[in-house]
Amino acid sequence: MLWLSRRLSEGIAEALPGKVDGDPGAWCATVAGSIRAAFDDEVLVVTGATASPLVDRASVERFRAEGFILVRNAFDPGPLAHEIDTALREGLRADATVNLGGGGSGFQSVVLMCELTPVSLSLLDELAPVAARLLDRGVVPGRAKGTRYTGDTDWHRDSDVPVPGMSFVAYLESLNAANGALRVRPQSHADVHAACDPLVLDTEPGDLIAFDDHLMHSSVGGTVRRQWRIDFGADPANEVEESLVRGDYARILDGSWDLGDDVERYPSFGPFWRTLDRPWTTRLGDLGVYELADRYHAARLSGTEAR
Ligand SMILES: O=C(O)CCC(=O)C(=O)O
Repeated sequence: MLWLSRRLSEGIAEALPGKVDGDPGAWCATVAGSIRAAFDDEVLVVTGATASPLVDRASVERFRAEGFILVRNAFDPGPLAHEIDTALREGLRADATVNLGGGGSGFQSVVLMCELTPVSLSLLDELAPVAARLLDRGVVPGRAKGTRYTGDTDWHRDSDVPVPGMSFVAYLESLNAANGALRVRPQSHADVHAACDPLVLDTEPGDLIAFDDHLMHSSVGGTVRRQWRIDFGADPANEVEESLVRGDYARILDGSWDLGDDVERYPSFGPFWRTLDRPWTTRLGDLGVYELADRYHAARLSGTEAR
């Protein structure tokens, strides 16, 4: 992925007269799919993906007001589906059972953030600046995961921690009200008692749902469905936030919670992740995430508790 400032895009416009009219959006369309205008007109993201804005200003405002947005046709689902299928086939131990989620559904998950999962990692890279724009904060990533869900998920929110956070989820099946599409209660991220009626988010493979971690959500009527997910939290800006964020990483890296995944093949924040030159690579180390991850892997491999 390559970042281009507006100034650079204008320079390219000069170098390619007739191809570019100075408007980044129009240029995106002209260069036939090699550029996607991202979240504002100061920055463009070169992705080799589709030529439409991923998140425009209106979507950012909607996300903040309603607690979610649905981005249609955001990425090519084929390679991600293949990567998730491989991980679910080869990244679960032979003794893995179906886990019971907090919302009541059954699930099996594999963490997708290593050298075996380039598609998941590149989506994470692409979505990090979008998350920062949606939250209006610098962000640090959680774990990218591929999950196979079965059954209904009761209403719940993913976080009660008073630090901004959000997730992107993508389902690899066509989902609607009858077969387990995600349901949300608009505005419940700001007020859990908000009286908004639930909304069903029908999705096709390639669509992305972005939702605030404090938003109430559920699903009904689903059979087997595959989900890719990445969480982003605010990069802590003070001691209180830092202690909450550290606590959140400790919660997700609790080695006593065995999901049946092969942590040697598909580690969390593992050796490959730490070699990547990303804005958050060092920051996660400073927040103690790699120490937690090492203890998590050691605990999982020895079958003992992390604490
Ligand atoms: O797909 C589902 O059933 C619900 C997923 C969910 O609750 C989540 O990703 O937080």
